[in-house]
Amino acid sequence: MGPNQKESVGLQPPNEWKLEQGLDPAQLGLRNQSNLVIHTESQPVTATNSAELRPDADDDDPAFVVGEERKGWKGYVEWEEYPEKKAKARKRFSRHKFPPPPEFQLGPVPATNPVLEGVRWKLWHKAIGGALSNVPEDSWKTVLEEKHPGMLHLLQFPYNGEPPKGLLTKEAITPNDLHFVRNHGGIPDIDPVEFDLRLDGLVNEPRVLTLDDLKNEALFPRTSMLVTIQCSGTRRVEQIGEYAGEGDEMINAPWAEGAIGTAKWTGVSLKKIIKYCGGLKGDAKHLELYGAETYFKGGDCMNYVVSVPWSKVKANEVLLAWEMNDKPLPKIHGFPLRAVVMGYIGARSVKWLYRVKAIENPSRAPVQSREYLYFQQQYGKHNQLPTLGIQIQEMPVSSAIMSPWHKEIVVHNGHIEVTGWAYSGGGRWPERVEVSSDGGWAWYAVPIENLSPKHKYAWRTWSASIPCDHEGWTELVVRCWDNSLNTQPMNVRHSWNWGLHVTSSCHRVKIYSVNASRPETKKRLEQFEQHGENFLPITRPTEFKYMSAEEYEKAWSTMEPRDVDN
Ligand SMILES: Nc1nc2c(c(=O)[nH]1)N[C@H]1C(S)=C(S)[C@@H](COP(=O)(O)O)O[C@H]1N2
Ligand SMILES: [Mo]
Repeated sequence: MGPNQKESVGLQPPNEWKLEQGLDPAQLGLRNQSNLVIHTESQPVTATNSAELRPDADDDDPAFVVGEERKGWKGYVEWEEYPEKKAKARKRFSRHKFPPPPEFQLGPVPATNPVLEGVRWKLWHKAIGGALSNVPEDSWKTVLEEKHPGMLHLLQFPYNGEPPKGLLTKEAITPNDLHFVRNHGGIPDIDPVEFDLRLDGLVNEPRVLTLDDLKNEALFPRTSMLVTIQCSGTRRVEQIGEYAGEGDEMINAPWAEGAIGTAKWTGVSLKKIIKYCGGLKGDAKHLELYGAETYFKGGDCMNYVVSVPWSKVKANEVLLAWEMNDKPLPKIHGFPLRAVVMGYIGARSVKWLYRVKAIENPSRAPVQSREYLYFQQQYGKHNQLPTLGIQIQEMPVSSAIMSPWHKEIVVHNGHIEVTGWAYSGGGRWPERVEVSSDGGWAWYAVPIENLSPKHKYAWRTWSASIPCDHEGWTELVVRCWDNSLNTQPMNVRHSWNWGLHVTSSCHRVKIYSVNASRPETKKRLEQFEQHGENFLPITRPTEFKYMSAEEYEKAWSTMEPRDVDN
């Protein structure tokens, strides 16, 4: 027995059996079998919506006011150019004590919309103040203006939202107001006339280009491309359900299958712009992309910065876009200019892009170097070093079922109508989609004519009618084969990883099948109607008897007897 383990004796407290059985998801006991002292008494947590000033806080510089960097660039504060400003902001931040993050991985996910509010993120903005004070409110206004009223708001601020299942794959090209949104901070509001893009670092001729320059077809050929953007958090909720995760980074949103969307993006290939800058200098191999909003990590303020390799840019797979589905980019999707990095994790498709810097190595900025990492399981939550994770870039092949829904009771005529999406990253595309109605033993191909058209960088939506001769619980499973014949791991555990990224396993939807093409089942369903009884819940016995005593006797009179004499 470890030093601080108590043996429980005597009467059981009323709810202890739930802990014994592991049925209380939000409470976990600790059994310490090491020789180390491990404290488990949680800090008294007052659920507050405000930040307190630390009693021992250092004096702040009251003259330090965070202003906007440029006229017409509302919500843009430059951090990367000013280390002293970062240091001052860090000090101001450290004066406050913020409430703890909400627990939604072990505890129930709130049945509200917005699901999570983002109290801490709001308070962080308020604590720094100045130009950041109203960013949470302004951003939410933009959400309400630009997004579909049916959106599931997983996190109010920074805004993270996905469309409902019924609308996600209704069209193969996602309408702008239904395209998922993943933000790390507020939504800048940039006047396109005041906007410019700076190109510097290891380019031969650093330049500043206005939107008019970028749109000038005499300088740059214009390109349109159908591209799917997928967040590596897509379907994370399945990994949470299996085993809660996380490491260095608190996960922001319990994404379902909707953190993916497809649009026709119009702009110019970044390769052409780099050429216009006289190409790269000798050692440059990566391009750092800067987004204008403020991002907080570990008490520091920064801009959203990631990088893409030059090889990717050289292949014309990085577009700088100002149009989404033939309309100006919505503010929430990066107006006036964003990167669209084809076949990569969504995190590289930087919105509110204002600077491209050529550098030698992948960016050291935290979003590139410390987040979106794929850890091996032996590195636990408490020893994950950022250098031990694989930086996620190309997305693997994946797919999802949009209907039926998990745990639905499906009454059908021997075939179940199933819809969904399939996608593969890295310039690969879905060649075949297969659905199983028996947990993954027999697979039925989705007829090719039921898949949306093939594109190199886009998903395919699909629908199929899948045979199912089964009564009761079964699992619908989907898998995709891409053009390289890659396919998906069978179970979510096989793709489980600490950061809960890239849930690429076969999507499994547990359903209760009621096969009305079977005469007995059909008769029973009709009896529910005749007796005016509800079919649900299925766990309840019916009020009516399936068989009377007379019917029972009559049946036996014609049946083989149960036993034999010799
Ligand atoms: N500037 C900036 N760009 C960003 C992000 C961000 O928070 N800030 N989020 C990234 C992530 S993680 C994803 S998945 C995509 C989502 O793009 P969307 O919101 O247009 O769907 O944007 C990427 N670009
Ligand atoms: Mo993402």
